[in-house]
Amino acid sequence: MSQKSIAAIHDISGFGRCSLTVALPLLSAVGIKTSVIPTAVLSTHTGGFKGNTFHDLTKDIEPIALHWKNENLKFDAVYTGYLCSPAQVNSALSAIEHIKSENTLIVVDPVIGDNGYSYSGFQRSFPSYMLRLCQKADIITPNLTEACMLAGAPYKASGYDAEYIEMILLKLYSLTKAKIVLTGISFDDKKIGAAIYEDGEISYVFADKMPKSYHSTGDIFASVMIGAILNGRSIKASAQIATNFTSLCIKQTIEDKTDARFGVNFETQIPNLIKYLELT
Ligand code: PXL
Repeated sequence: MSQKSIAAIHDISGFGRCSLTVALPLLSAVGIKTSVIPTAVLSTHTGGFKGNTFHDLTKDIEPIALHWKNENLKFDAVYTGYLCSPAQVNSALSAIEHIKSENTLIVVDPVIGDNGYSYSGFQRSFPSYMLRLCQKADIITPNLTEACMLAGAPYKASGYDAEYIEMILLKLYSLTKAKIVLTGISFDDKKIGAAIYEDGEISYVFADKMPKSYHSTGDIFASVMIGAILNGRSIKASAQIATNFTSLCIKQTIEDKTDARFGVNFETQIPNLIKYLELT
């Protein structure tokens, strides 16, 4: 199997383990040649630190993609994550058009919010722009908050059942026609995982639920899931690996007792990821 390549379109948050500082090491660790289009440079992510710097690179997104197109560079997948404005979503849409070829897998992690709220800085209309990007995707990886915002469905923090999850999956599928990996789904206090909608079928994957939640676990989940897909696993098998790995990283972080804003300790768990993917 020839080495797979991916173009990752995300910001660089200098401190806080999210977006490119998570995607790059995880994808590299599982053997994927990873190229990046940085969308912005921030001192930290926007989840809990005060007064972060923000250098907007919106104007660079399309020219980078055009340069790659002119160089005839090819990618097996394009993976978009946090985009900070409608203009960035539009630039990401153009970039995808420039760099995709016939078999390029488009994966969109529609980063908008968590726990029922938007991340700071997003306007109310932002989900409608993100929906347009999801409509270009083969696979989308929203959490429940994002899925509800995209589908215009009521958000339930807990106490929901499979019928509620399936209603959201069907709504979102009817709007996007994408395969959906809906993250952070939990029907009890022991297990947490993802609901998958693929080819008209719904299935679930779960791992141990940890008593604390941390910033940016969605970036870890999506990066690992794509890494597994590009290593030849099915979407469901990849979602299972991503769920197990994310749970393991959270467990380690709880043991480490670090500040929740600092993200999770995924670095020391990379050997386990390599074992999950049988890459040793
Ligand atoms: O983890 C998603 C993410 C990525 N990048 C930035 C963020 C967030 C979530 O808050 O603020 C800058």
